[in-house]
Amino acid sequence: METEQNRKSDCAEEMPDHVRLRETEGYGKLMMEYQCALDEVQTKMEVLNKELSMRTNRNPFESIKSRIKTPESICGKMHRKGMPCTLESIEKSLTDIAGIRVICSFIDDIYMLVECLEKQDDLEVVEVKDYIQTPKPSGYRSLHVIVRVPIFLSDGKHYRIVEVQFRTIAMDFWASLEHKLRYKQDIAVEDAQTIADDLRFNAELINQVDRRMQQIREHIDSGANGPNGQKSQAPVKRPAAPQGSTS
Ligand code: 0O2
Repeated sequence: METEQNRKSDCAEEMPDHVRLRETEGYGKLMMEYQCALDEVQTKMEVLNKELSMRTNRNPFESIKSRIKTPESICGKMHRKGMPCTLESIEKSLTDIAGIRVICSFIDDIYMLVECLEKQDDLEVVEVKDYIQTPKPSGYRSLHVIVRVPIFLSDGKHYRIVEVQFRTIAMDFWASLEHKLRYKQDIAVEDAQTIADDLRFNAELINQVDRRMQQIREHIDSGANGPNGQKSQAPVKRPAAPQGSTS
């Protein structure tokens, strides 16, 4: 005879992982702690933006977005890694449950901001993944900084990990479109390689545009800051166009 106990355990087995995770005791508190850590880092970035924009007369970043990863996305990633979707396991193996995306105009602003973040003694930079110097095979470029942040709760100090992704507007444009295209289900296998090659090619084009925009800005800055205010006559160096592009 079916007992209440059996019915409950059958239901738990049928429950998708992300629903089970959301209902796990302690999940809400853990996410609240990640949210607090996220708020701490976002405030730090906004303070830096205010101060540096006064000093340099331009905003080091254009926009900032933050999010807590959804249970669906957490479990999807855990499955891809071949790990169980439990509270202990996600806490140990995911560094991007709390994520911030900082969109800058220029590549050198990214490195300047990371340097400022590294100097802050109330957080610890655990890892820097520089996918600008070494792009992913897909062509993806960004700089990821994993930080460990203290948060002060009624029961004491806790530490949580936050991932800060820094990209230029151009890198963000590429990553957003590539992300959308990657999740299209109906791409024929024979087209997949051509599409991947095309995306990588366009990532390189975008990188050249980023570097060129930076040179133009440096040219303008050197003119504005030249001795007695006179404009520099140095020409902007044109980078070589990637193979297959028209110049
Ligand atoms: P979502 O939906 O954006 O959150 P690893 O060190 O490999 O174990 P992880 O977390 O995979 O750990 O590290 P990685 O590669 O430094 O960062 C992964 C995140 O970077 C992704 O998160 C994406 O946000 C972004 N990313 C990485 N590669 C690509 C890419 O080729 N294209 C795009 N568009 N984004 C990329 P999620 O959780 O995979 O996805």
